[in-house]
Amino acid sequence: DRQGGLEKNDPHRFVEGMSFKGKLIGVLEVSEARGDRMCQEALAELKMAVRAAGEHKQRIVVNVAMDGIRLRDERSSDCLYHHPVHKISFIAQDMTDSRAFGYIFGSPDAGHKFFGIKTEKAASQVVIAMRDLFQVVFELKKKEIEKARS
Ligand code: I3P
Repeated sequence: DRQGGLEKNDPHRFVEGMSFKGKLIGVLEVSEARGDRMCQEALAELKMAVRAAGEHKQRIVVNVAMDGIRLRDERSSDCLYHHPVHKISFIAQDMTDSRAFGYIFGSPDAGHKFFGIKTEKAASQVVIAMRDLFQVVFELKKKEIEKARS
């Protein structure tokens, strides 16, 4: 499983990061850090709000990199949100829509927010990239701890 000649768990893959086109469905406060059902409900609620408002969703680029997830406005490239990896607690793919997913960002103190995203291509591509990134960050942390111990 190689991407751009790099092994999937090679940290270099995430130094510059990977970018995916999409649209921001919306942001919703949620009560828990984790939970697939809660995420499915949040996605449905956000999609309903978009429909009710009758407005176009904002076009964004999702950048998946070592220092976190950045959501940028597609046109201006302005960073709308920057979410460091260690504060992302859950990712869910939309069970009813192969082009949508969302994730939960936050902390017990600040609370948790769900970010719903519609992707240009299959949402699984972004979800897999994020899972790979989390694995890479986890492995690096583990190595740091082992190094500190020895
Ligand atoms: C559009 C259609 C697109 C959708 C777009 C809608 O409605 O549902 O699939 O883009 O959302 O406006 P219509 O067929 O009536 O033109 P996504 O699939 O990317 O959500 P948008 O207006 O929020 O971009």
